[in-house]
Amino acid sequence: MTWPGAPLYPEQRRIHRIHRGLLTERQEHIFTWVAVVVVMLYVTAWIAAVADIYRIRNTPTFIAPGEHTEPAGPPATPVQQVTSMFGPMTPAAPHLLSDAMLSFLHPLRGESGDIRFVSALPGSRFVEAPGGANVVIEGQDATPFVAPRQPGIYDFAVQMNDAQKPIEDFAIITLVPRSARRGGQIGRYRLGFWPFENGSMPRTDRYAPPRGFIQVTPQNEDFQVSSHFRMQQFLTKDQYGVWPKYLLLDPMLLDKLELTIDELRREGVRVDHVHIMSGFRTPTYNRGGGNTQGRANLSRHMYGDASDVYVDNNQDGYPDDITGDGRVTIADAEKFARAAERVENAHGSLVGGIGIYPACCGHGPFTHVDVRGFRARWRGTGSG
Ligand SMILES: [Ca+2]
Ligand SMILES: [Ca+2]
Repeated sequence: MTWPGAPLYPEQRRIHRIHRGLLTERQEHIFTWVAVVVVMLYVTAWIAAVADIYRIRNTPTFIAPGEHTEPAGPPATPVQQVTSMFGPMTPAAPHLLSDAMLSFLHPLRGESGDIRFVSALPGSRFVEAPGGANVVIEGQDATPFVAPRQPGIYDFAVQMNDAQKPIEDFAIITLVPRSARRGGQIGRYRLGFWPFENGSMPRTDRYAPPRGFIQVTPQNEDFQVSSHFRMQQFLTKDQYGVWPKYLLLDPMLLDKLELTIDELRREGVRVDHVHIMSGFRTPTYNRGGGNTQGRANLSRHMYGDASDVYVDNNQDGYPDDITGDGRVTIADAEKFARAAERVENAHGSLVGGIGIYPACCGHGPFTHVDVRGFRARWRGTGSG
């Protein structure tokens, strides 16, 4: 807006009026009213902008993949143990962190949105966070997203400026470094040795020896690692009386399994529970006696990114009929494999192995699923 002959700012105008006499009284009145109107318009626009910001902040603008239509998973049981809990007694933060401000955490929940942990070595960073953001674990100093020193499973809150928000259904797991292993064991738990530990080069870094392990105790073994799976399901099936146990579990495997469950449900298959016949296998177990069919020297089971699975809603330890023909046959394993295939087609980062196994040797038909980083398909005959 221009005002011929009249400077824009009242301070300058007064000087002009008094000392130079450029304005008549009438011009001054008009100028004053115009100034009042301009100021009122400015204030109104400013209030509207502030209201807009609050409205946007209170609108959930980010919906993690899979969170919108997915039926809720089984409720967490009271036995789920984590080191610290932010309960309803946590004092209200002076300001709220919006979902959008916490979006840097969303990739950690995977393509499915169902992953509930991230793991890291003690004192190492587990996510790239915006500047000024810190992680707060009860009883510890705030850190720039660094895993606590002691191995364990930790609930946490995110702190930004003077605002703080507890993160629900998601934990940091501090690993036990591989260097804690002595003679192939940590404590009394036997692990053995991984291929390429002698320094030779693996074909891809997914075959590099593990950097650390999740420590599993009777208190934390039921920790919900994703919407449909608990930590203990993936343990090597040996050394039942030895605690703590040690585990490798790749969140990408969980992501692929959760998305496969979504696929089956989309087809109308009821999936309440998926049985993990075999998840992580220590090198010692993988090499071990008995039936070693399918236990390749470079089995992905040793890396915590492979699983032999079937739908087992009635949890009787035997596969359910998911094809609806009233029988449990290899067709049920094939149906699971086709769902996993569609997941790979839609999510290239989760590419890996899909194997189909018939009933044999005291077990029912099952499907092997892994995320080895390249495509592999096979039909097995043995124990996977
Ligand atoms: Ca069953
Ligand atoms: Ca069937």
